[in-house]
Amino acid sequence: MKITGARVIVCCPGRNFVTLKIETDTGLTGLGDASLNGRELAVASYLTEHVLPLLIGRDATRIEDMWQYLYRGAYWRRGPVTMSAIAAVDTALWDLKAKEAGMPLYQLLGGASRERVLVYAHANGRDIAETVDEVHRHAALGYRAIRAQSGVPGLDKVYGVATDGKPYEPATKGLPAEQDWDSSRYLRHAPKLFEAVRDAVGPDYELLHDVHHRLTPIEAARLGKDLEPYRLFWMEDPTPAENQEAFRLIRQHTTTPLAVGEIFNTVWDCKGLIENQLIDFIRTTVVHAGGITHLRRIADLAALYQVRTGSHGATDLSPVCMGAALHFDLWVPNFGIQEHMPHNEATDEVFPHAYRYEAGFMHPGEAPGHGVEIDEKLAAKYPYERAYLPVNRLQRDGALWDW
Ligand code: CS2
Ligand code: MG
Repeated sequence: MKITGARVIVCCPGRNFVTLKIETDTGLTGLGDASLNGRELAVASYLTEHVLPLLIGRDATRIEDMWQYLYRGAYWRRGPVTMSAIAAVDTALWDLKAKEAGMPLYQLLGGASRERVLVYAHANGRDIAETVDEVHRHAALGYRAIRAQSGVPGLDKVYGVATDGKPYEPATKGLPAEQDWDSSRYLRHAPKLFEAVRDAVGPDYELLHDVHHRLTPIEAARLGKDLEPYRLFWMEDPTPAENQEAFRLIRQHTTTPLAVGEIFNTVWDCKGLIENQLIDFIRTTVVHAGGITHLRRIADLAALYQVRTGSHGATDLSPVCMGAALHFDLWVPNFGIQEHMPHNEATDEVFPHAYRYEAGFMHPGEAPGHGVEIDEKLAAKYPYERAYLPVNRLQRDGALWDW
């Protein structure tokens, strides 16, 4: 199966997505997600200017050789832009290989290790009461695992909380929004949130929380201890993870399970965290960690240390990524949980897909490949609109902080 054509499709059905479409001499096409929130055109350009010319005429069935060629052949390794571009090619080639074999991608990976994929929903509110209502609403939708995020008294806008009644979408058009932050206010508030949520839903629901990189290690240790009575499924991104060793301090003080990795792009970002069992879940994704090929390597290393997968699945990862992720999740033996933020209607129309949600679980479907397509005519109706993720500044002195 020879690659005869490849093109990048950028569209914005409510938010920006970058999709790679690869055509072959068999008539089969494959899709890969290359969306990188706030830096979409960097990946589109990396693909269009530096990768696509290399693909034409190559054998689409040689997935591993292509991965090695794009990773080692670039000389400049790693990083979110490079690895999202490689991921898009890799995902499209896996899609093609499964379509050529006439089977759903999970079968090609080794078959199903489970009947369905446990997912978690996002419940957020401006205050504790609103957040508890949202938790109840998502429980009524059938979710068994729910992430809770709320506004913090004294802070204007906080990560994870939707504004003006729309579904939560962190990227905003125009220049980056500036949000304010105060860790002391947050550390006093978060345990109260989970006391109320756990009291409201009882012991049978898995509760999750995303700290979103904002605490120092000792502050994260404090929060982990304070949340222990509420038995969280995980506390995510407790502190910036460039220094993997920082997690040892958190680990020494708390049994609250730790999850990290949505912004990691290769196994090297998490090797120390996994080998030293400093985390419980690895959040790496198909789109940002080099595709199916590399994500399997990360999951296999994690399995040696009883670390489970918990792939990121926010709305800024396209349905192509969600489809591929669900095939991966159905196969991967050390599966933990999959994030599920439903896309808006326009996005679902641009990206018809076989995956489905039912009573707290998802399934990728039985369509050949990853089961996601793109309606290019409809995509063209939603041109790219530059948008940025917010930045954070400390409320007390205006210093730039982690968002
Ligand atoms: C968050 C994301 O879903 C999550 O766990 O960390 O909402 C994240 O803020 C966005 O994906 C960034 O683009
Ligand atoms: Mg997160």
